[in-house]
Amino acid sequence: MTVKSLIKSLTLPLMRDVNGLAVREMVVNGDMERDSNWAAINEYASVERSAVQAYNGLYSLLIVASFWAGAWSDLWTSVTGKRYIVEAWIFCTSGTSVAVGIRNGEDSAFVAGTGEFTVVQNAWTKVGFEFTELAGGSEAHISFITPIGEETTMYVDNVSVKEVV
Ligand SMILES: [Ca+2]
Repeated sequence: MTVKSLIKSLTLPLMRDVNGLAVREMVVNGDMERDSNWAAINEYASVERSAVQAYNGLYSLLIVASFWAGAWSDLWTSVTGKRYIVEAWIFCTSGTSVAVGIRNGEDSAFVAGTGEFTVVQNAWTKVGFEFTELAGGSEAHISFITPIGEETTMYVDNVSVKEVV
């Protein structure tokens, strides 16, 4: 575990979700209101904070990608055996499908539930799934990727991965 990820995991606030579960948010700047914490996966994607669309607040993350590319979050530290609840909102102006992927903490595999989600064009679509971490570690992250062969322009907002504590 790096010092940065250790500090981050110690300072993430505890909260209660709508069902009264005690949870800890793992994604930093998931509401995209700050111009930080998200990066392009490779040269086939451009990623920037945008005020053109916002599910909440003033900004979302604009991802333009053409070949199995997209954006990924900062890393967080996951714990083997813990349950995680994933939610995000996506607004596609081109493309109709987005792969939402979470790498396990060892960065050795995608977690169960990772996959392609069909989205409605020009409207906010909620995507989400839950998983149990099988290989905890400090390399966990979420990514939003365009499927191979489809050029996609998407806005992403309110990205959340809650650890049930
Ligand atoms: Ca926002």
